[in-house]
Order: sequence, then C-alpha cells, then structure tokens
Amino acid sequence: MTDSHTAEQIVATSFDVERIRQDFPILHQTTHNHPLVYLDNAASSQKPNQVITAIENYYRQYHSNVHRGVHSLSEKATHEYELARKKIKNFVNAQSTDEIIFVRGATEAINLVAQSYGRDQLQPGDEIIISEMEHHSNIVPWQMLCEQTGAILKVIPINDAGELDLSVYKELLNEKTKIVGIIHISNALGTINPVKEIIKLAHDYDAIVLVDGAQAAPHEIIDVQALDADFYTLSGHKLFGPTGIGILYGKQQLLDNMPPYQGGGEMIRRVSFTKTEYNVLPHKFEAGTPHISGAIGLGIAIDYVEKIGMDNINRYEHSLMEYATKQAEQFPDLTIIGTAKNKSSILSFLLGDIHAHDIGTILDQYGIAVRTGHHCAMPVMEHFQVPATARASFAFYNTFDEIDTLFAGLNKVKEVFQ
Ligand code: 7TS
Repeated sequence: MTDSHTAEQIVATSFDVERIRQDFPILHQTTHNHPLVYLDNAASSQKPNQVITAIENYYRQYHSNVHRGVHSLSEKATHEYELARKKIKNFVNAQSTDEIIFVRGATEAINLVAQSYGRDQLQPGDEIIISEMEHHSNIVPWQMLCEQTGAILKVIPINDAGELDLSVYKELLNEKTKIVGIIHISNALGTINPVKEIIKLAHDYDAIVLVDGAQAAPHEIIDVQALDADFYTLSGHKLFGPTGIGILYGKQQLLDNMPPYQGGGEMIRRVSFTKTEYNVLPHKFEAGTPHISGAIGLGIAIDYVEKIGMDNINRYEHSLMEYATKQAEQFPDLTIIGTAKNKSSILSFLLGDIHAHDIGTILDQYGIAVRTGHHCAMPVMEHFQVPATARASFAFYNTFDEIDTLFAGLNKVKEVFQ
C-alpha cells in the first residue's frame, strides 16, 4: 500500500484481507506475467478453499442421490443438502425452510415466478412494473409472460445518476398492477435501490414484489422479512459458492398456492394416470435430481461469509469503493457511469473515446480482469447512449493495492491510444 491509502486504511485495519486472500487459491497466480487482479466479481466471484473442499468431500465421501435412499450415503447427502437449506433460510432471514427453493440461479428463479405465479394469476390488461436498470433476466421473463397472458409491461425510468425515479413509480402503480420486479443492486451501475419502500408502495395496491438480489447478496445483509419481499432471488456463484445453484425465496402462502414449474421425480407425492398429487414445499418446485454438491457448497460459502461477518464485509468494501471512486474522479478523461448516492461495489466507466473492449483487453495484458460490454443491461446502455462500459467490481478479498494497479493499468491504456 502507498501512503495515500491512510484514510481508508483506518476502516480496513480490523479487516485482515491478506489472511482472507490465503483462502482463495485462484487469486495467487499470474496472468501475462503479472499478478492476477480479479475485479470481475459482479459477473462471478471466486471460491474459498472451504467451498472447494466441501464439494470435493461430497464427491469423494458421500455422493448419493437425496430424498430417495434408506442407505447411509443417501441419508448423509440428504442431511447435508437440507442443512444447506437451513443455512440459507437463516442467511436471508426467511420464516421457514419451506420458503427456500433451490434453483440454477437468479435467472431460473425469476422464470419460475413468471411462469408459475404469473401465468396462473395474470389476466389480459394486468400490469407488471420493472425498471430501466434491470438485468435482462428481470426483463425478458416478464416480456414472455406478457406475450402469454396479455399483461402489459411498465418501466420505472432512471435519472442520469442511475437512480430510480420513484415519483414515476408512484404514478405507474394502480389497481391493475399485479407484479413489481426490481433489482436490489444494479450490476451495471452499482445503485442500491430503496427496495423496502418500493415493496411497501406496491403492497398498498396488493401487487406482489420480486426482488432480484443477485448483486446484493454478496455485499449486504439480506432480511426478507424486514423487507416484506414476496420473492427474493440470488445466485450462488456470485456469493462465493458454486455455479449452477441459486435460491428462490418466496412467502410460504404464495408458494403453496402456486402450480409447479416443472414436472418430474421428487416434486410429486403420488402419480397415477388418473390423478397426480404434488409434493409439499419446497420439493414441489424441485423436480428431478438437484444440484446436490452445489447446494452443499453454497451452504459452506454462507458459513464462510458469516464467519467474516456481512457487516465487516460491507464496511470494508465501502472503503474500497470510496477509494476507487476518488481515484476515478481524478483520472483524466474518465467518466463514471452510475453516480447514485447509495452505491455498492461496482465502478462502471468510460475512458475518453476508447472502446470498452479495448480497455478490457489491454488491462488483461497487465493481469487485471474487468468486464466490458453491456453487462446484460442494454436499456441502461441506451439510457447513457453508450454501446458498452468497462466495469470493475469488488469483493472483500480485493485490496487497495489492486485498485492502484487498476488505475496504473488505465494509464497504460491511455498511453497505447495517445
Ligand atoms: N440479476 C442480476 C442483477 C445480475 O447481475 C445477474 C448476473 C443476474 C441476475 C443473472 O444471474 P445468473 O446467475 O442467473 O446468471 N450478472 C452478471 C454480470 O453483471 N456480469 O455477468 C453476469
């Protein structure tokens, strides 16, 4: 670290980032002969040894199918799988494990709600409200639902800081509003949305709210009861767990009344050709053999972040973000895209008229991994009238030194184009 870090370091002193980094084997490698600086955490975060070992132990020691066998391996696998569900229930503060459905990720969770709840409940002319800053996974499933049901999609606009215009939201809400789908933290802008207020306003019209928490769960304390969220989704791979596993939280009463999303084994209680009875929650929504190792790995990832403490993580990341933002503001020709007052660990930016892909390619030559492109949020790019941005996104294992390296890299990018 250089001397210039001192203010932020005060916050960071209680946070032993070097000790934490020891848990992440992937971070200790070079790319193009430079130490890897991994700043693409919003796309997917890295995995601690604890998660990798838990997955390995499952396959080496007790792999078996769940909820099926009476034999010891199956009982052990079932126990660990259901234990993971309990950990997730506590992590998001759900009332019951019946409200925690294992899915592939945030994308599948949103499709599940659209196709099961939405198709069952919506009539032609009903309205769904989303926002201009949604990830495509919280846009396209609702567009598909509108095509299927004749419902109408309405959009809350954003301002040039990348914040929602809540006055328009209040005007959009009416008796026809049935579903509000809202991103908790924007992956393209970093904006933290006032989801509690958004939910309260929707409930005044008896609309249900799905919160896309894919970017919030790795950074914030999630409390679905305090939010009064009807549905909340997250992706395991962004939360230091495996790919292919995620969570749909839903209020029990809603899930109980929803038809199954997929049919098959495990989601039934009894099958005959005259009448099939569906299983109870949460199994009604988990057709087929689930991603057992993924669920177990996600449970261990949650143990890991909880041991560090989400409040400690949040505080440290906030200081990283402040440090990066200060440097970005002073960097010649750099424009930050997304300057909301309430922001999380995402720095989206433009550098003069250099194309974002060129920025990303040159940074990679110096070992720095950032994402470039539209970040699956094309309407956000359209709002700012840019084809793409470069995006550095931070996790609790990133350091102040790495932020210095990023800006040194950006100096190199500028040199190439001068
Ligand atoms: N919602 C948000 C807010 C996201 O950021 C993403 C992925 C998803 C949903 C989809 O998650 P999945 O796990 O189902 O794929 N966002 C990104 C990103 O920003 N860069 O790569 C993927």
